[in-house]
Amino acid sequence: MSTRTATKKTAEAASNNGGFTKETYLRWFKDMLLMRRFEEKCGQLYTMQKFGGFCHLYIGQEAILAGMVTAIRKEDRIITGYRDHCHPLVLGTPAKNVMAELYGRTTGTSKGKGGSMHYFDKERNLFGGHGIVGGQIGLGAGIAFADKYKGNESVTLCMMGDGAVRQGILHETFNMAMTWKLPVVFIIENNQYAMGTSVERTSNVRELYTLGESYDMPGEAVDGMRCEDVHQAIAKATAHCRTGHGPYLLEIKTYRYRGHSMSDPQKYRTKEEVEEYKKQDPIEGIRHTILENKWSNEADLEKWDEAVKKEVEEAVKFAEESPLPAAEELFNDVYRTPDYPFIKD
Ligand SMILES: Cc1ncc(C[n+]2csc(CCOP(=O)(O)OP(=O)(O)O)c2C)c(N)n1
Ligand SMILES: [Mg+2]
Repeated sequence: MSTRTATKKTAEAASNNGGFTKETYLRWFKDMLLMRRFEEKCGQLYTMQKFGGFCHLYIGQEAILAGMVTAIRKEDRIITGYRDHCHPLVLGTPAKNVMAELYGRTTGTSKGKGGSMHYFDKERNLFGGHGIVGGQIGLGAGIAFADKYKGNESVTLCMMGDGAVRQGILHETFNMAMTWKLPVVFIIENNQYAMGTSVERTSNVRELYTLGESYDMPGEAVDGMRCEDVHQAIAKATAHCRTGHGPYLLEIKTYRYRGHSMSDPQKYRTKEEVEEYKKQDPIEGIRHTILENKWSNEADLEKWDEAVKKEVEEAVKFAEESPLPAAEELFNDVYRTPDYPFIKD
């Protein structure tokens, strides 16, 4: 039997904020502000041709990561696609090293060899940053398999876009992950578009959380503009995995304010549609709750904003002053075994 359930905002959650503390709200606010300001700066720098390659911004989707990190444990693992600048930030990787990676500098998180689409941070259990749409789905299940095999208590959060779910690997992975009851939460960040293609144009199945039903995988839809809802859904899904019940599927409904990447004329949607979503902005929502409960005041929140902007400016300075890698660095850290594939036995 499938345990499909739809998203519900309970009356209780609406009336008392779901029992979340002042500290949690302030953390959500700070985390989202850092993501937003960091990426606004990325957009400017990219336009100024300060760094090259691709650049996919997460602006509008921040409540997903903010709500997720307050619900998971340090030992849990995260893997995602190429819209990945904010994942290291919210996991605590210093902004200066995240920025240096964009600039391709030695002080970047992957010594400048990963760039915008390939953020990794081993210490913080971030397993990328993957440019192949859907490539991370099988890898995420593989990480969860390793944890189950070793008897670890970690859960893998395997994040993907609404476009990625149309890749065949999703179905093979769902089947195996359910058969082996792997501790993995599959998270679809449904921002409604895959480049310029809307969910409606790619399938009759528009409620993406129902895609797990053929495999008896429990799933639900979540309001991705609300940190509270994301936190609660992730807490429930990870608890399900950690107690040996196997995978869980979350479709988190969200929206990206910017284009798919920096070179997107956005002919597939109207300005009015974007403006409508901005009215639900998660940062504004959390700011409102903080002020309403008198947990802080306008002046202090403004000071935080200034401090975050300063942190981002310092990150840019650090990146620009950091050296580019030497040519000899090119083949280092490519394979686990340094001389692969030239191993002699
Ligand atoms: C296998 C593969 N096919 C096509 C592409 C080109 N491509 C890059 S992003 C993208 C859209 C993916 O959209 P979605 O999964 O919804 O993620 P979003 O960009 O919305 O976060 C496509 C088709 C690719 N990178 N990899
Ligand atoms: Mg998408």
